[in-house]
Parts: sequence; C-alpha cells; structure tokens
Amino acid sequence: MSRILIIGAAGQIGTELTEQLALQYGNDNIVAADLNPPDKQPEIRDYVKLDVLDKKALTDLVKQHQITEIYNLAAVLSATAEQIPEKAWNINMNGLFNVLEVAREFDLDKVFWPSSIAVFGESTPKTDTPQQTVAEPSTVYGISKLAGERWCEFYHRKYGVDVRSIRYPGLISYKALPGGGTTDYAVDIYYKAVAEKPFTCFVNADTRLPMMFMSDAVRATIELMQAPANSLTVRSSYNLTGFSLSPEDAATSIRRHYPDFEVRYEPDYREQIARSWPQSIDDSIARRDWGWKHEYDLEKMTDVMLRELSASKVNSV
Ligand code: NAD
Ligand code: AKB
Repeated sequence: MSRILIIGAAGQIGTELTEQLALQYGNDNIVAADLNPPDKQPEIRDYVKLDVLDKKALTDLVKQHQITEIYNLAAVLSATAEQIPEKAWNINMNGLFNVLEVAREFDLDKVFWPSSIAVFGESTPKTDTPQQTVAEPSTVYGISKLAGERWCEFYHRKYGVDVRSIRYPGLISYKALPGGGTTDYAVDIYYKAVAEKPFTCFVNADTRLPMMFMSDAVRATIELMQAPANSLTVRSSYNLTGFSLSPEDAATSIRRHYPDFEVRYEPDYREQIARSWPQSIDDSIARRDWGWKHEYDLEKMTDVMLRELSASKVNSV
C-alpha cells in the first residue's frame, strides 16, 4: 500500500489534492505537511509542520511514516517570486533537490512535482504551444521551473527515480485561495462577483492564458501518478490544459448570473508576466500517453464556482 507525503499541503492545490488522496488511499496512509499547517482540516489526521528546505526533518518524516510517495507542492509562485527572487529560487530549487535526493536515497516508489506554463517565455509560440519548443522564461519562477524540469529528467535517467510532472496552467478553485501567482485574478474575479462588488483586474481585458478548473487538475495529477511507468514518454513535465481564458471572457461568463457585474482594468507588472506566457497549450502528448481528458470548460466551471462561493458566502476579498 502506498504511504503518501504531501508537502505544501495547505496551499491552493494541496488543500484539494490532499482531500482526494485521503479519499482514495485512506487517511492513515496520508501525511500532509506544510510550513504553515492550517488550523482546520479535521479529516486529515497527520498534519505536520515541515520546512522542505530542512533535509534532516524531511528524512526523519519519510523514515518515521515509511513514506513511499512524495508530492512536493511547496513553492513561491510567479508574482511573489519577482519580489523575492533569491528566496524563491532557494525554496523552488533546493526544496525540489531535497525531495529528489530523499527519493533516491530511500528508493521511493514515486515523486510528483509540478511545473508550470511559466517555463515558456516571449520567444515561445503563443498558440497551441507544443510539448517541445523554445523555452526562455523571463521570471525567476519560470527559470526555477525550467531548471526543475531538467533536474527531474536527470534524476529519472541517471538514478531511476520515478518522478512525474505536469506543467499546470492557471488553476481556478473555490476551496482555498491562490498563493501569489499571476493567474490569481482568474480566481479573485469570482469572489468579487459573488460579493456583488466591482472587480479591479491587474491584467488587461484581452490577456488570454491557459486555465483549468481545480477538480480537473487534481484528477489529472492522480491519473498521471497511477499511470503505468512504461506509458510515460515525458520525464521533464507534461503540457496540460483545460481552456483558454481572458478576464473579459470570465466577466462575460459571470454576467450570465450577475448581469450588472463590473470589471475595471489597472494592469501592473503581472500583465508583463502574463503576456510572456502562452495563450493556449497543445497537450496531445498527455492525452496520448496517459489518457488525459479535461471535463470542465469555462461555462461549466463558472456555474460551479458561483454556486459554491455563494453557498459558502465567501465574499471577503
Ligand atoms: P500555494 O502558494 O497556494 O501553496 C504552496 C504551499 O507551500 C503553501 O501552503 C506554503 O505554506 C507551502 N510552502 C512554502 N514554502 C514552504 C517550505 N519551505 N516548506 C514547506 N511548505 C512550504 O501554491 P499552489 O498554487 O498550491 O501551487 C503548488 C505547486 O503547483 C507549486 O509548485 C506551483 O508552482 C505549482 N503550480 C500552481 C499553479 C496554480 O495555478 N495554482 C499553476 C502552475 C503550477
Ligand atoms: C502563477 O501564476 O504563478 C501560477 C502558474 C501558472 O504557475 N498560477
């Protein structure tokens, strides 16, 4: 039976991924870890404080709980990383190194580590960006993700570590707030709509980016991790997408439910970052290798986001 450690479990993805893994593998086989563990997530019994940069603490945890798989979600995201480049590089790179080293030393069964569309830059083809193409990222976050991809492939080829990865697009969810990324506006816009307040957007109306609803992202992650190793042809990171979205598309979709919803545009440095990323992604290799298929398009996701946020009356932004 798999014994799973999730690092960064309290974040936007970790909150929902941990919940799903606990459902599939049983609470007793899950250890959720974070630098800042949440005070409530009662369904997870083992929620521990861990700094992924503390290799000894990580090693002790793996030994103590007889861990067989690690999902390392700990990172500093793109917008925050531009403010603290050295610290972001340290967490994003050395955190990954610690996990890969522990996986090698303890011969773990599998590792999951997420990359991002941020590996691409200005010189990348913007539409239907292929799996293999020019990747010259301009952000410290993108540089760390691209380097991370190369290290994952290296550890697989050199040491046989079964590391698997997805280049997530912007992820949209209602259970946990996003943590300092360029695509955070695509979540915030729904909170404002439900609060019946105008939304001020930090990218332009027509800035289009690849996005995905969180339940698709969580399902994709678990499906990739459960795929037979010999079906996987990419050991750096798989392109993946749901749909492409501009703020104006999201606003139009929201106005089906809130006709008076108003959006103002005040682009800042994050517009520049968003403009450097692809507008749409070709994920045919993921579809071929492990049967990836997205379920949510924009309208289906909007309906769920608005319904769930209204139900939980989360309108505090
Ligand atoms: P998040 O910021 O919401 O969560 C990251 C979590 O890591 C936080 O709970 C934080 O406390 C924790 N953390 C930070 N430093 C740590 C450390 N030193 N030790 C242990 N924990 C630490 O981020 P997220 O959106 O959940 O993203 C998770 C991963 O997925 C990241 O690698 C991110 O780059 C990647 N990703 C996310 C998106 C997205 O849209 N959310 C898109 C592409 C890639
Ligand atoms: C970010 O905006 O930093 C993330 C990502 C796409 O990697 N959401």
